[in-house]
Amino acid sequence: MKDKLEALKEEALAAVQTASEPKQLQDVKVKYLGKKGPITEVLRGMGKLSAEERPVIGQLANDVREAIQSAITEKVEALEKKKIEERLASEAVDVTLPGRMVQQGNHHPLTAVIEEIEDLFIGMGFSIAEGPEVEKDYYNFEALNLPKDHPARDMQDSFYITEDILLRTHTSPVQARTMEKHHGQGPVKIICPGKVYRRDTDDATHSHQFMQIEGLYVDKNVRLSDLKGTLTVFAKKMFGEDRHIRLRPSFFPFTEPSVEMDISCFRCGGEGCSVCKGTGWIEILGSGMIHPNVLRMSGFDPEVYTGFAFGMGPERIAMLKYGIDDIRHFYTNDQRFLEQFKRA
Ligand code: 2U9
Repeated sequence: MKDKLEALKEEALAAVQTASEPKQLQDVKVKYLGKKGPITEVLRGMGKLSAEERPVIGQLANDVREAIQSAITEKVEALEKKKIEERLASEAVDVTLPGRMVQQGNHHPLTAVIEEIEDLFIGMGFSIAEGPEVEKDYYNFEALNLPKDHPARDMQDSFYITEDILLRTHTSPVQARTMEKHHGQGPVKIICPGKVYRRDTDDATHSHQFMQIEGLYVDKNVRLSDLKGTLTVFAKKMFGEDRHIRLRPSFFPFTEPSVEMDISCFRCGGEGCSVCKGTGWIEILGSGMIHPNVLRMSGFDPEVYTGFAFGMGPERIAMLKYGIDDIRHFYTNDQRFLEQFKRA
């Protein structure tokens, strides 16, 4: 009996040794320590033993059972530890690997120029006004002194949606709407940045969709000298303190008188170069005193109120400022172009 128990112990411990899965250990446990296992059988047959043999064999059987049980427990723990170690090794992060560069975005050059212009005018007391890009013919043309058969409508070939609705050709309708909301009470001092649309064939200097910034100041006693002072500050802040400006007579249906503003060339200082095409001057915007008809249509009494207005193309300003030769660069989003305008 003793030998049998010793042999069972050796056999069970060998099975525990060779087990490589928890399931195999469970099988060993059932086989040797289970209710129908050989050790239980020995314990059950104890009654047949002599009084001297019984405690000895009983003790031995318990010792064998405990030895097998603790070998199983130890092996389960060892297998679990091994499994964790293997997982840690396979999932290890190599902290010495070089990192991946994160692509950093930046402002689009046109956005940067628009924000710079906005900040300049905000600094002079203007607020920003916005309005719809899909506009009524009335606000886009009629309220701006461009009646239905006016020839100047041809200058702004338009995308019509219906007979009365179109994609705005300038941001002037925002100004007409804002003035209307003031019910004839000044002051109104706003700039209107936004997208505009014209039926144009795209080339280096034309785009069917582009940006505009227009501005307007309506109050009692607003004069051409206020326009000149305001736009001189703008030109100097935008293109350098030593810039001179000159106003040339022009025509716009919504302003009277109308003027175009040139700045002295920021490249050659007025001597004449390729930027100013040898003239020493660069045209940057159009402006004028708001036409009495326009004031009247937007609810202001032209006998009491006067105002100046101006309009500029930020693409043109950005092209001049950064030496960009093609307006299409702003809209084709070539990474090589955009990356040149990273802010410090
Ligand atoms: C109202 C009254 C007057 C806005 C003006 C211009 C002159 C002008 C062009 C410059 C280049 C547009 O970007 S561009 O194509 N604009 O020359 N715009 S005065 O005058 C207004 C606007 C609204 C109610």
